Amino acid sequence: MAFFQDPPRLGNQYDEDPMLSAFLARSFGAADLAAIEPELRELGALSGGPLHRLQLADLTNEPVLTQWDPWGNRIDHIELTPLWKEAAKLAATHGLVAAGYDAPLGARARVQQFAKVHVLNPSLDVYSCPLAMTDGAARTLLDSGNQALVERALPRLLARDPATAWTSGQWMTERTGGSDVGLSETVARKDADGTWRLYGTKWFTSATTAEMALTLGRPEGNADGSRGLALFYVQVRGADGRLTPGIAVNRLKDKLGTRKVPTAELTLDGVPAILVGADSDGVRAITPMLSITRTWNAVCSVSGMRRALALARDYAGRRMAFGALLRDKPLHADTLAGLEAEYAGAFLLAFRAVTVLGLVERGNDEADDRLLRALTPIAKLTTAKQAVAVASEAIESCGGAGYVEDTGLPRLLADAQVLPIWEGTTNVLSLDTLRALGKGGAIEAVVADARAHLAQAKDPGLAAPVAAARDALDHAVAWAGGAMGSPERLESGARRVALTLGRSLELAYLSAHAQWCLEHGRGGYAAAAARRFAKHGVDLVDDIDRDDTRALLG
Ligand code: MFK
Repeated sequence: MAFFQDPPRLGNQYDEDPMLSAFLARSFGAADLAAIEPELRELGALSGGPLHRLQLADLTNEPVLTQWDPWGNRIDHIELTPLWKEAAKLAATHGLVAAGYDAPLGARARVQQFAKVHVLNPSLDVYSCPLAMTDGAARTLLDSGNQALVERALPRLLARDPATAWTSGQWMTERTGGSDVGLSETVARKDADGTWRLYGTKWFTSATTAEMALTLGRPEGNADGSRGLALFYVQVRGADGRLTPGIAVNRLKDKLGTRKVPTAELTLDGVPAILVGADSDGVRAITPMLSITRTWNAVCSVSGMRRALALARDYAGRRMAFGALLRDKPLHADTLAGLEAEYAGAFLLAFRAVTVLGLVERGNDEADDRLLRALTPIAKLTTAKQAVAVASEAIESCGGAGYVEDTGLPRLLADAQVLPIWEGTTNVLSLDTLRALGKGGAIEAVVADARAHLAQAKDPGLAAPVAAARDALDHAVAWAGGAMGSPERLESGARRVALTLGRSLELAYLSAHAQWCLEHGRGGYAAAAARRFAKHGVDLVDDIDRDDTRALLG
């Protein structure tokens, strides 16, 4: 009988995750975990079952833009995929945004919210994109103090009823680029009646089906650069779902991945807009949005890694080669174990950022503020790079099947590749990390957090990872301090410093978590991950000869 390979399958994505339940038990305690666990288990079954099957069945379907109706009216209708329509309902009813703002769990509301996101996200075809921006818009409006806009939008952004829930866009990127936002060309003009109107082109507006958006425009007469921009609220759609006049969808982007996300180019031609706060300093005003979406990015990076590993591990238990299952082959097992260690470290960095976000939102501890300001870019940039590396190895571990589109496996890599790009590239975020560390007390807050975690890891089996994390952290801090007087040296080494901080923090959090797991009967997975992670290289800081850089670039 001819041979047919069994495809990889998924079980309950909550129960099968080797990190999540132990982390939640540590964060919440047994009683509170028991209260939130049934919903996570329900989401885990959905994520590994019907949603994943729908994802595979709907692999080639993509959003479609129809610009004109049969009678010549401009409609710019975007038809979403069936899974995206289902995702919108699930996101609202399970409060994937709203749960972060729930009062009863206090600062831990963010942990519960992102635990749900972590379990469900890999089966939502990147519906995390509009959710991240919706969460960011809610935070930005709350921080702005604009009560009228808070009352208008917050009940919708945090709605648990799909019939009333809104999502929000974040329109920052123009043809001038997505990094140096201060170059934006959109002009804001005020009518005689005081209504602001926006004129310009938005070059990369993800999830264009949102009901509202936060965007930047330059009030006429304002200075060039980011200080001259102002933050505006745009009502993108009316109650009938139609686009507000003054917005035209020029086309959808043809992207490497995130193909279900209807990312568009827009022309704004006099669309009405509401000033959120001051008529300048818009980049500063939108930074709460950046911080929240970067946190989502970190969590979605680790949830993507989990999905890639779940499929690769299952496949290794079904695929025979050279007389044995792949999982019983020493080299294959060694490769997958290395990926698990990277996942474990990344998970704890992302969820440390989530935990501190919750503390900062509910409390007023200045040390937490400073820690969060540095932790957010570090977590985003470090986990995004790991997500791409893990996705690449995971599809390679499935051999040729991993490269064939209709297995669904290549999508893991194509969708991961956006994570180091959007919401700030690795280099932009490395510079942001340096900026954050340059503010008084931030370096001390990061070092104190790492040391406090390392001090918990007392088991002799954790001595090597503890030493590796401590040495790498000390080296990064000393190098950055020594390079302060030389802007070119500091900037050229910024990525190595930021990634070293990210990897040191991952190992510090992993060592502390491993100790807790050993003491609470949670097995040796985390301790093994810490030991293995330490061997992958933590300290990337080095002085690269800048003459070599010039010679290499000609
Ligand atoms: C799964 C997740 C899915 C997420 C989906 C979202 C899809 C959306 C797609 C996109 O929109 S992608 C485009 C995203 N673009 C970016 O993320 C922007 C990347 N560029 C940067 O982050 C630059 O660093 C930045 C634009 C902020 C630099 O601009 P400037 O004009 O040089 O800003 P400057 O002067 O450094 O900072 C202005 C103010 O903001 C300063 O405050 P002060 O006025 O009080 O001094 C800064 O301290 C503050 N600031 C800047 N970055 C900050 C910040 N504050 C807090 N956090 C930050 N990260």
